[in-house]
Amino acid sequence: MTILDVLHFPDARLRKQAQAITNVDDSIRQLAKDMFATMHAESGIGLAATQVDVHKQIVVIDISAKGEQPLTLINPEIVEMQGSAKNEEGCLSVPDIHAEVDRAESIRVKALNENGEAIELEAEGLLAICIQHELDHLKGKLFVDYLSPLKLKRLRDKLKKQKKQNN
Ligand code: GNR
Ligand code: NI
Repeated sequence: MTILDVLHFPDARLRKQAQAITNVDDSIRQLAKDMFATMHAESGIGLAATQVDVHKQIVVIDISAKGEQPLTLINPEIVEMQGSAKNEEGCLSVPDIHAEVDRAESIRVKALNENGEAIELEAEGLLAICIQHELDHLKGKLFVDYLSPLKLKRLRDKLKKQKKQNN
């Protein structure tokens, strides 16, 4: 098991589009294992391959954050969305920043699981939010892209400040 490095905003590699996975083989299952280990090491509830500089369509999720509800989604697609709700989000690629984002309240998702089997699931609440957040990563999108220009400026100022302190 390997803990992978997580890319941080504004790294340009976070903007790459992930490619569909054509063959769910042992190397993909190993990647999923390493992604779960990385996510748990960083106390996250989800992780997209994009964040560990692998540009393939795979995300891992565990909203229990304790390994109780592991979910691997390969080539995921949202096929239905309903309602909308504002929620506070954070991201392992944008440390210490939280902001409210509007998302669909409930979704239907099609994907492959770690055995390459087609699955379909319905999600609401935190799971629905997390899935939408992870699928955005695969498209090179970050939650900070939804911020107002003023909030984005505040974020950039905060990052500049952090950078100064670290130098
Ligand atoms: O750990 C995470 N928590 C979280 C909280 C609210 C909305 C989305 C998330 S996902 C985030 C982990 C992460 O960055 N996944 O890409
Ligand atoms: Ni994220």
